[in-house]
Amino acid sequence: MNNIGKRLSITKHRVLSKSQRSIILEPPLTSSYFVPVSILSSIVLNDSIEIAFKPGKQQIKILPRKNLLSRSEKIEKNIVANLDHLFLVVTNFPSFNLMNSAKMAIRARNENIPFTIIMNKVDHSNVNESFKKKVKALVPFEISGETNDRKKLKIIQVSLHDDILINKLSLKIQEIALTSENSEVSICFIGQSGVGKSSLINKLIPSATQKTGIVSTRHKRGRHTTRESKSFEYKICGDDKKKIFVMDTPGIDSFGLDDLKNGDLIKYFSEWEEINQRYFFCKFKNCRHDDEPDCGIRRFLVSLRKDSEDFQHMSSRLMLWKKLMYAINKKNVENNQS
Ligand SMILES: Nc1nc2c(ncn2[C@@H]2O[C@H](COP(=O)(O)OP(=O)(O)O)[C@@H](O)[C@H]2O)c(=O)[nH]1
Ligand SMILES: [Mg+2]
Ligand SMILES: [Zn+2]
Repeated sequence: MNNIGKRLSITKHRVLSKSQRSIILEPPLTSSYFVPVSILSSIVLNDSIEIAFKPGKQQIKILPRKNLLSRSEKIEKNIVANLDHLFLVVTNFPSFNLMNSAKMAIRARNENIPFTIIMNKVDHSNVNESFKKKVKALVPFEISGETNDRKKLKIIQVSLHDDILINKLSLKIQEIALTSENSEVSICFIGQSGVGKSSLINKLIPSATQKTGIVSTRHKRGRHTTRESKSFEYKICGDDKKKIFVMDTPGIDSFGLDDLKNGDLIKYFSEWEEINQRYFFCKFKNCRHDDEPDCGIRRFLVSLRKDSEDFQHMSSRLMLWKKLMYAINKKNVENNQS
């Protein structure tokens, strides 16, 4: 080693696990290193960090993040950073919460994280057609260009007890990895507790041995068994050059978006703009597509065949949009009053 090497060494690591008190890094540190509490609290799962060892002094730095998924309820809580893809896991046991799931999807959209809905527990009797229709509202309406098959791929039906479906999930992960430009690909599972995130990860990566919980029938909620966020390497790609990291997170029962704004909604409901451009204009510039006269979105809706899947999908998107708008406006009124 030359003189410079002796004086200063810089190593780069990925954060594989993060709890309140500690982090696990990859590659692991060769010497013991104490992360100052002030920095530890700002580190997020899957962060890239750089540690500089200088004689008598060590410095740790969080490298710029390409995206950051967080929830905001009174205070902002960061969940995970630098994602290439997000799996939003939903099921109807515990019961499905459309608003909460939509908030996760909005956050992902706003951070430019592509997401896929993983509909888990399709073996369960609660997972019926009416639930499946509701879930579809999470996926933006594709005006054209995409075939039906592609559209369906944005929702993947899975069951822990069905190897064929598990294999489909595994193929989806491979597809994400192989189509990514990056040599290291990060995929995170999020969703309320009890939907089966940890079980799915254990199934895909048996060495993960994440604790799983029982969903209590009374509350139809999972017990919080996964307290820390963790990342596991998924070795499936024949292509050795690709490294896949799959992440488990604690259940998020209330995603809360205290800072949700109209602008966030507009990005998530990008199909409105497309419909306006291609088919029908709304008379008013800031149309809420609610009860205004000459609304292009409502005209597009009535132009669809009432018994078609497109009509059903568009209606459920419009309904979700209105609910979210209502929630934002209600919050604004409350804020103005206080
Ligand atoms: N019937 C059924 N149960 C499942 C499935 N996946 C997970 N579970 C059960 O759901 C419960 C909660 O799973 P867990 O992985 O802890 O959920 P998490 O909180 O999202 O990590 C466990 O009892 C699992 O056995 C599935 O596909 N079908
Ligand atoms: Mg779990
Ligand atoms: Zn309109």
